[in-house]
This record gives sequence, structure tokens and C-alpha cells, in this order.
Amino acid sequence: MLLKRIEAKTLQQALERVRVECGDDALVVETRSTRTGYLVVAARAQSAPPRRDQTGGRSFLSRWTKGFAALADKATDFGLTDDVLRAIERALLGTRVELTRPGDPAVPGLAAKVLAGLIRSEPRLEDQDDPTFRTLAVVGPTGVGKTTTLAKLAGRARARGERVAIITLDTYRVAAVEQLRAFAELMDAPFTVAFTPMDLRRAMQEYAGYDRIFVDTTGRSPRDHEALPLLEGNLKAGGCATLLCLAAGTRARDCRLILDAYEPLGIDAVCLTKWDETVAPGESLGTLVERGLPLSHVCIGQEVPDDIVPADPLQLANAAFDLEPAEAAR
Ligand SMILES: Nc1nc2c(ncn2[C@@H]2O[C@H](COP(=O)(O)OP(=O)(O)OP(=O)(O)O)[C@@H](O)[C@H]2O)c(=O)[nH]1
Ligand SMILES: [Mg+2]
Repeated sequence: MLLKRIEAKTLQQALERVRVECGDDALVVETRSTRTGYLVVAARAQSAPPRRDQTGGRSFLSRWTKGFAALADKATDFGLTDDVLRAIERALLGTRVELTRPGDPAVPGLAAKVLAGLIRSEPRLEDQDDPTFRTLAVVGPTGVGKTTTLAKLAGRARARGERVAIITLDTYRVAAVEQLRAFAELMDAPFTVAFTPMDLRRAMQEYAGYDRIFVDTTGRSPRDHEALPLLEGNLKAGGCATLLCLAAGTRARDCRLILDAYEPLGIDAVCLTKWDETVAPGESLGTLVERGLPLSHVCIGQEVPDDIVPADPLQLANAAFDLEPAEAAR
């Protein structure tokens, strides 16, 4: 059996290369995210086709090996896409767990660990010593919770003792400015409305001494091919890092459309909002895994600043497989 290391920017690309370079029967031994993308170690059978035990006893009628099927059903209910589940199953096939029949108590915990390894998190948004996200623009489609998320993040930064300033580029919706001004006043943070890229640059200079500058933006449909390039120009002129807010209940196909549309802005991190409003957040989460995009936070309600949590890959993975703490610990 030959082992091959394959690195690619996204999990999808890595698995595609595994298929091309190692064949359809390749076993994925290890899958993990790296700073630049994904590393997959695949094992290629040298001669004969894989034995029955190497395929986990998959029958022609089942999409999954018998030892993985129940977990896959739970994760499908949660919304995880088949591509992601297939990558997890392949990774498990390269380990010592028993997949030819149900009941190996080690399978659920290990499956969750594999998934956790695939979910990239981005903790630097809350790191006071890291300047990467010092100036942060919150972008995304209309009504996904951008302004609310900004207020939650600003509230957390204030609670850490950071000096926070807020700028809005959203002069499109009548009540938007007042909504954010009210949050800024509550936090005792200075607030500027920027109508032009020049205004934005000026405000950035004015707030140069602040620890963190948050920039709110107008919600834009992924199909708005005129407004998105303008927003891109504004943010690049301001040198902002970009946090994309994506509603957790968005279907995978729509997530891909949004990610494609916002990609030119450079998505530095994603926040999944309205997690509390969906029973299938796995579609959006799985899409981030497919694209190799880092998740910084999950929003779980309307309350500012409490209803936001930093992304914890293992906790999310346990939720995806509906694991009790005891199962997860095995
Ligand atoms: N249930 C729930 N509601 C949320 C969450 N985040 C925001 N909301 C609500 O969603 C609605 C829209 O929130 P906004 O923050 O105004 O959304 P936005 O993306 O800034 O909207 P636009 O600026 O109009 O594009 C408000 O009623 C928020 O209270 C969340 O995590 N869960
Ligand atoms: Mg808004």
C-alpha cells in the first residue's frame, strides 16, 4: 500500500486529487486543515482491488458502511453534505475502528474528531495582540445579522478592555445609521458615518489610536453585480479585514452562491448567524469545510452582546453527530 500526501486549498480539491492520483479505491488515512488549506494522506492499493474489510462491508444498497450509517444519518439530518461525510468515512476507514458492522463505541468520538479537524476556526478576531483583525468590516447578504453581530463583537472587545470605534458605510437603509448609533452610544464608543471611501480613510486615521475599528456595511444580495465591486473598492481603500456573516440556515447551494459572490472581497473569516433559527446548520457549516474557510463565531440569538460564541470545532462536530458528552469522550 502506497501512502501519498496531498495538499490543496480546499477539501474538495484535495479529495478530487486523491481520486485522480490514487484512484476511486483510495483510502483516506488522515485529513486535516493546515494554515494554507487541507492536507490529506491517502493510501493507494498497489494491485488487487480492496478487500471487503477495507471497504467497511459497504453493500450495494447502502451509501455508507454499516458502522458509519447511523452516524451519517444523524449528520445528514443536521444538514452535513455527502462530500464532507464521505471524507470523514474515508478517514475512519484508515483507522482501527470497526466499520463493517454497527456498534464499535469508538466510532462516534473519532468521527467527531475527524470533522473537528476539518472545521477551520479563526480565534484571532478576539486576540488583542494580533493586528490582523484590528480593522474589521462586517459584510454579507441583507438581513443576516451583520449590524447585530458587529455590536456583539464590539461589546466583547469592550469587555476585554479594548478601545473600540465604529464606522458605518450603510447609508442605504433609513434606520440603519440610527440602529448602530444607538449601539455605539450604549458602548460609549465613537461613531462615524462614512459616505465615501475618502470619509472612510479619514475616519480610519482619526481612530488610529484605537485598539479595534469595526466597519458596518450595507447588506447586498449575492446577485447584485454592481454594488459588490463598489463595496470591494471601499473596503480595500480602507485596508479592512473582512468578516462574512452567513445565516446558518442557508442551503448549501445558496451558501456557495454567496461565497462565490463575496470571494473577490477576500473573506478573512465567516460568522454563522441565526444558528438558533435552524435545525440544519450543517449545510452552511459543510460549505465552509468544503471551501476551507475559517469560522470565527456562531450567533445564537438576538441578545447583544451575549448571543455569540467563538467557534469551537469539537463542540460543533459533536453537535453534528448529536453526541452526548460521554459518547464524544470515548
Ligand atoms: N434569532 C436570531 N436573530 C438574529 C441573530 N442575529 C441577528 N438577528 C436578528 O436579525 C434581524 C436583522 O439583524 P441586523 O443586524 O439588522 O441584520 P443586518 O444584516 O445588519 O441587516 P441589513 O443591514 O438590513 O442588511 C434583527 O431582528 C436581529 O435581532 C441571531 O443570531 N439569531
Ligand atoms: Mg445592518
